[in-house]
Amino acid sequence: MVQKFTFGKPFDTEAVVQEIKASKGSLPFGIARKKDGGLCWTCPLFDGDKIFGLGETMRGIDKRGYAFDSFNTDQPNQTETTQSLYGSHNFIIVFGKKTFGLFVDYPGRVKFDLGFSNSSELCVQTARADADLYFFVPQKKSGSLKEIARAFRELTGKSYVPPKWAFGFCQSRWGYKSAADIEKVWKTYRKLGIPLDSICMDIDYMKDYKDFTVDAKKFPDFKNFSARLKKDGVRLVPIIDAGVKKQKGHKIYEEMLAKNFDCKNKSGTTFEAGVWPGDSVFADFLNPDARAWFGAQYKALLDLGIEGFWNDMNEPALFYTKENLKTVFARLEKFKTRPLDVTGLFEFTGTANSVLNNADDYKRFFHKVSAKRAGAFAATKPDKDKNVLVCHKDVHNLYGYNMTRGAAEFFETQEGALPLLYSRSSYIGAHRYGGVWTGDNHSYWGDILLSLQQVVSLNLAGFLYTGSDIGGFNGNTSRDLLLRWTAFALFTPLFRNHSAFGTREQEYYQFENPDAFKSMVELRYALVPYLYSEFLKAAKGDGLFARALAFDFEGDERARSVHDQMLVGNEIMVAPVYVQNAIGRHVYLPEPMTMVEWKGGKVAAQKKLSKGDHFVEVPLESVVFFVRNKKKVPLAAAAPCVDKIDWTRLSFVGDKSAAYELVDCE
Ligand code: MIG
Repeated sequence: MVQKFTFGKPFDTEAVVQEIKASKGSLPFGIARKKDGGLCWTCPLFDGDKIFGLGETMRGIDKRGYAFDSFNTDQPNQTETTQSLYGSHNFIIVFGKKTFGLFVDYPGRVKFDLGFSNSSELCVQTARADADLYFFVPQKKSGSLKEIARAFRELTGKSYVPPKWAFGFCQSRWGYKSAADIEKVWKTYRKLGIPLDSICMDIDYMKDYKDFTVDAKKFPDFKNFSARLKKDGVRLVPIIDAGVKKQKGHKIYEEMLAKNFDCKNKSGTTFEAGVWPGDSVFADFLNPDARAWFGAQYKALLDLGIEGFWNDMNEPALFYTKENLKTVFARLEKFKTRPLDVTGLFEFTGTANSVLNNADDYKRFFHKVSAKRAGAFAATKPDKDKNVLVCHKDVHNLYGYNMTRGAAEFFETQEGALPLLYSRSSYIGAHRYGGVWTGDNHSYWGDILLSLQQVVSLNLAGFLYTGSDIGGFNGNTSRDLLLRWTAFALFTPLFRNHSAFGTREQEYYQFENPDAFKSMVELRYALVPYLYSEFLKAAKGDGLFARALAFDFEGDERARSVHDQMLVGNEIMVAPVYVQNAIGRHVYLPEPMTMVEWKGGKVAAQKKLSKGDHFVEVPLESVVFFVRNKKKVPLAAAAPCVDKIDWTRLSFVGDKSAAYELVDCE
């Protein structure tokens, strides 16, 4: 099924867990040659071919026709033409005349031209000519999509499983500044009876944005505070940023430098860049000792009762480097004497903007790895311990992955349940250590659809624990948008309402008739046994929790091209409304299904619908979902938090005569 081909001397990304001997001879699909200093693999595309995959990228479920650039990027403007986001997941499935999967295991920039330059050609280009290509050749005539997806996971390892409470609702916002702010969120949710399991703490909880610190002025007696919340079933989930503040006396800053665990400039001095804490330094997560050391720092927060974390800014985002600032200031200087005509004006603003997340800054720093691992990427001769430096730019996409891995590997050494962990940046392999959220989206109607498309593509890349910022991160949300978004997101494992500093407050209680939101969150809690059970089945069996209809209805031409519906576990299909003021939507049913309407906190209607096309009305305060043919879905009674859900008293929707296998961890 899997064939590996090695070109040059690749860097060992540690994405793969299965030892496979490299094949010699010709590739099963397409041809590879050297081009522009890198490897260029091309293959013909035929009419009707589809391309699934690429994990966290923009655009549809079928990605054919556009071009993407795998290069992890802090991207606050996600638009349809955006080619790079926070993660790089270089796995695609070409489905059609010839069906196969391809994983391009390469740690730096990879360009995917999926019929963009030439509609009948697929082209993948790596920055350097050292890469491993894995081809997945299905053995069966039907079910090839699922077969390839499973083989990919067998190659890259089991998906992360979060604690059960992480299937509850999380309220978040960049802007909660103190214990009082958080207490208000907690108390208001409880007062209104809207279920809640966690509250995220964004960067403001830290003392001067210093990782693993809690500002004692804003959070006096934090340990007691977190214990009080937990007693009521609410966990606090702090953010951890990649950049560590440069400050004398800041323990982890000093320790990092003393142990030589910092990323270095070529000359061997410490690499510095500006992020939230101001001048900052960056741990060399590619060095296993540095990674383990950083992971061990999470203990400071575990000791305060924390059981969940989100890793941010780990592409890594760099707001500025002093070196680049110098260049930019010098360039700006000449504008002082130059008339700012239209061209000049835009050059001027463009130059100023090039301070932020400038990709050239990634050329400035280095990681220390074993010469063996580095392959052709070594930028120096081996030292006495057989280590070499590699330039960050060449291995850029592995940084966030290894930050998260460091934490996860540390958690495994600790007693008790594994904490919740998800990350903004990732690469294939990171799915073994944590989940991901899809970053800084907008309060756009189209971002509900984007979220669905990202979730199914991320599942294919192994990331089962995913979700988007409900209501939208950037921009001001509206009540109707938030309702529609929630009605979809309650089916995604990570169920979190999050928004940016300065935007309209979007906790559910900020809007008229919070009961409408309450009803939806209650449905989520009713579904937790089902969602968790289906999640476990997918994680343990290397399957897909959320997926496009094509994966279960490969032979159905209509189903194959549905881009705005998804299957959730083995029993449910969802079809969200993502258009403003729509009274419902067209839904394609690839088989007869039971339509379930949830309203006012209970099942309001169930109706059998035939296979085919339907216009389904979906009132704004209702959730409509579909139970598949000859299947049923368990619903629990509403509970304020996941720990209080009674898994033994379940009712069912769908075909009551069907069987349902409920799976629980241990
Ligand atoms: O530069 O911590 O994606 O969720 O609220 C912005 C502040 C940094 C980006 C994250 C977002 C978070 C925000 N962070």
